[in-house]
Amino acid sequence: MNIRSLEDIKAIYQQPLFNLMKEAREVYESNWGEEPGIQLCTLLSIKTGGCSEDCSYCAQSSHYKTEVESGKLMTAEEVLPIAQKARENGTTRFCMGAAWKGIKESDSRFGTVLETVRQVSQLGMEVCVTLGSLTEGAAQALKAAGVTAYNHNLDTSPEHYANIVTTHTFEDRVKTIQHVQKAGMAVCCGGIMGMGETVQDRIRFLQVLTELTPAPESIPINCLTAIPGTPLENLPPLDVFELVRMVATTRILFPRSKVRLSAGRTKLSKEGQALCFFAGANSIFYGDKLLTTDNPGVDEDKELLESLGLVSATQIPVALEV
Ligand code: SAM
Ligand code: DTB
Ligand code: SF4
Repeated sequence: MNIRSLEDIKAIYQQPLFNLMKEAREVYESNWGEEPGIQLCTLLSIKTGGCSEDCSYCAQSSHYKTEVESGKLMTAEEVLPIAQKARENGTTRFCMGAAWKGIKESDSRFGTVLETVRQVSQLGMEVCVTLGSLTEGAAQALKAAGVTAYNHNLDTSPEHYANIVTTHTFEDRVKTIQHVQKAGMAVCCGGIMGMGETVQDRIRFLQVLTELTPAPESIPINCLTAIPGTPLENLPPLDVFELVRMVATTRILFPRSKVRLSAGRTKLSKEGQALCFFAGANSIFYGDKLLTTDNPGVDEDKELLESLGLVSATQIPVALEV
C-alpha cells in the first residue's frame, strides 16, 4: 500500500518548483534508469458522441450542443487497418475509447468490441480500452479477449466530482476500477487539471490514487481542453508550472507508473513539454487526434522527441528492480 497523508502530498506539491522537479527527476532516474524512453500511445474513438452522461468537460455528452456528431460503433474490420498504421508509426499501445456511460455483457455491441480487441491484440501492441463502467463479468471478458489495460479516470477529487458530473458518482468510478483490478487488467487512471479545482482538490485526487492497490500502471494527466458548448467552455488554460507540479508530484508518489502527458499538448510549448518530461512524464498520446480534439502531429512529436534526445520507446520500458 502506498497511501499517503494529505500533509505529505501537500509538502511535496508545494515545495519550490526546482526542488520538486529535482526530486521527481531523481525518482524517475532511479526507477527507470537514465535511458530515456517515451511510450507512444495512439487513441481511436470507436464510438463517438451521443453519450448519456453530463461530464461538463466533454465534447461527447448529449447534454451539450458541441460540434461533435454521434456515430455508430466501429467494427473490427474498420479498426484493424488504423491500428496497423499506428503500429507502423511506432505506437506501442493502442487505446480505443467509446462514449458510453458503461457497457454490459448482454449488449450486442459488447460482442463487437470483444472481436475488435481479439484482432487488434494480434498486432503485438498493448491494448487499452475505455468504455465507461464495467461489471465484473464484462471486465473478465475483456481481459480474456486480450485487453492489457483499462482506462477509467477519476478525473478530480471526490469533493469536486459532483460539480463536474451529476449522472454518475465518484464511487461508481472506483467500483469499476475494482472490477478491472479483480479481472487482472492493468489500471490506467488519471485526471483532468484546470476544471476549476483547488490545489487541495488536486492533492485529494492524488491521495485517492495512492489508495488504489495495486497502484495504477499508468496515470494520464490531462489539461482541460475547453470545448465550446460545454459548461467549462470559458475556463482559462492551466498554468504550465501547475501542470509541471502535478506531473512531478505524480512521479514522486508513483515511481513505477507510466505518467502520461495527455490532453492539452497542442496548447503547450515545446519548452513546457520538455519540463514535464524532465519531471518524469514518460508517455504521450501520439497521432493527430485524441478522441474528438486535435493532438500534435506525428512529425512534430518525432521532431520534439528527437531534439530532446528522448528516443521513443520501441518497447515498453521495463521498470528497473530497486
Ligand atoms: N466514456 C468513457 C469514460 O468516461 O470513461 C471513456 C471516454 S472519456 C472521453 C475518457 C477521458 O477523457 C475522461 O475521463 C477525461 O479524463 C478525458 N477527457 C474527455 N474530455 C476531455 C477534455 N475536454 N479535456 C481533457 N480531458 C478530457
Ligand atoms: C485520457 O486520460 N485521455 C484520453 C484517454 N484517456 C481516453 C482522452 C482525451 C480526450 C480529450 C478530449 C477529446 O479528444 O474529446
Ligand atoms: Fe460520456 Fe465519458 Fe464523455 Fe462522460 S467523459 S460524457 S462518460 S464519453
